[in-house]
Amino acid sequence: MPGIVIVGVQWGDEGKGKATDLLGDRTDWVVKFNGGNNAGHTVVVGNEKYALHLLPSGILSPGVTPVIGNGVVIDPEVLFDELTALSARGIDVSKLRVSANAHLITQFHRTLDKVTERFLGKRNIGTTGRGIGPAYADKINRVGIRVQDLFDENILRQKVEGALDQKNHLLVKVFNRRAVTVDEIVDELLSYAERLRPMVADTGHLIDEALDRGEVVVFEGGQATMLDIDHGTYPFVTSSTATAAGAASGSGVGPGRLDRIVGIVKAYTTRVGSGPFPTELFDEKGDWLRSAGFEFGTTTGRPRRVGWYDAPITRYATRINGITDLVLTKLDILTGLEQIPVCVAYDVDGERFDDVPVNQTDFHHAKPIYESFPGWSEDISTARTFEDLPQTAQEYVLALEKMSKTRISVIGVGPERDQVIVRH
Ligand code: 2SA
Ligand code: GDP
Ligand code: MG
Repeated sequence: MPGIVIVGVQWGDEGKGKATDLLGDRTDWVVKFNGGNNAGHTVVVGNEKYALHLLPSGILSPGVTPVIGNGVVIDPEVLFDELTALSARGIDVSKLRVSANAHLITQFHRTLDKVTERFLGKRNIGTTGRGIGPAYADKINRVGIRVQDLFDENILRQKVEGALDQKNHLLVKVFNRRAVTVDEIVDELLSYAERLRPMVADTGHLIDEALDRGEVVVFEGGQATMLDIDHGTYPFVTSSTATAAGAASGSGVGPGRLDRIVGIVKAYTTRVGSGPFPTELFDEKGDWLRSAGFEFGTTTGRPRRVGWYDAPITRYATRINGITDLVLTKLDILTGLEQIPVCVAYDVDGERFDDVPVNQTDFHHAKPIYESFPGWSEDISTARTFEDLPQTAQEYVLALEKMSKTRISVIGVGPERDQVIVRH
C-alpha cells in the first residue's frame, strides 16, 4: 500500500503530525498537500519537542524525502526560518523538495488577512493571521504568484503588478493602510530565489515515479475535514482542500494512486477559531479537558475550544474522505473521568438528526444527544496492547468504532513516538 493519506477528522489538532512521524520508519516520502504555515504539528522525539508549521512532519525522519506540494501556500520567510531552526538542531533538511507550482504568501497577504478579520469584528473567522485566505483567493482569482515566477524577474514583476492591482485600492481606501509598491514585493521575493532554486522541482512527477518504484508516500493533510473549504463548516473554514481529495489535486498525482486513507480523530473534540461546535463545553469540565489535554494552538498559542467526542462528525468524515482506518489519539487524556459522554446524534429544534445536517443553520442549532460510557482511573500511558487497557477503556474504544463504522487501527496513549497501541 504505497500511497497513504493522513487527514484530520474533526477541526484539526488531532495529532496528525505524530501519526505521520510514526509511519516514518516505513516511509520514503512525506508530501504536504494543502494549507501553509497555519498548520501546527507538535512531534515529540525523546526529550526533543518540535513544532512544525510549514514543513511536513516527515522532515524529522532521516530516510524520508519531504515535499511541499503544489496545493500549499508558502511564506518564504517562514520556510527559511523553519529550515534554519531545524538545521541548528541537527536535522538534515537538504532533501526538501518544493513544487514549482506552489503559490507564495507575501506581506500584503498577511496584512489583508489581519485587517479583514478586524473589519469583520464579531463575525470574524478566527484565522491564524498568516495570510492563508488572501493567498488562496489570489490563486483562484488567477493573480497568484507561484514559486516558478521567482526565476524570471520580468514575469515576476508582471505578476506582482497584477496581484497588487486592486489590493492597493482596498488597503488604502478601505482599510486605511499604506500602499504597497511593486518594487518592495519584487525585491522581497527575489531575495529568496537563489536559496529556493535547488529545492524546486516538478514534485508531482517525482512522487509518481516513486510510487512506480513501490516506495511508500505519505500525503500529510493540514487542518481537517470540518475546516475543508467545500465540506467544512463554511465560512468558518480554512481556504484549502483539507480532505483526502486534496491529496491528489494538491500533490499532482491521480486519485487512483491513493491506497489507504487514514483518519486521525481525537478521543474528544477541539476547535480553534469561530463557527459551530455542538459538543462544546463551557463549564469546568471544559477547563479540565483543556488543561489535561494541553489544548493551546501550536501556531498562535490560542486556547482551543473543547468538547466531547462527536460520532456523527466521524461518520461524516469517513464518508467524505473514504477513510479506511482510524487512528484514535489522546485516549490517555480522558483518564480519571467517571463518565464519558459521546454525542450520538443531534436534536435540531425538536427534530433528531443522526448525521451532520447539510443546512448550516441546522448545524448551528444542533444540540448533542449524548450516550454516556463509564470511565477508568488507571494510568494507560504504558499500555502497548489493546488488552493492556482497562475493560472500560476497551469498551469506550469499541463503542466509538461501532458508531464510526470504521476500524480503529491505532490508539494513542501519550505524546511520545512509542506511546501507541497498534491493533492487528
Ligand atoms: P486560516 O488561518 O485562514 O487557515 O484560518 C481559518 C480557520 O481554520 C482554522 N485553522 C486551524 N484550526 C486548528 N489548528 C490549526 N493550526 C494551528 C495548530 C492553530 C493555532 O495546529 O494549533 O496555532 O492557532 C489551524 N489552522 C487554521 C482557524 O482557526 C480558522 O478557524
Ligand atoms: P496536528 O495539528 O493534528 O498535528 O496536532 P497538534 O500537534 O496541533 O496537536 C496534537 C497534540 O497532541 C501534540 O501536542 C501531540 O504531541 C499530542 N499528542 C498526539 N497524540 C497524543 C496522544 O495519544 N496522547 C497525548 N497525551 N498527546 C498526544
Ligand atoms: Mg495542529
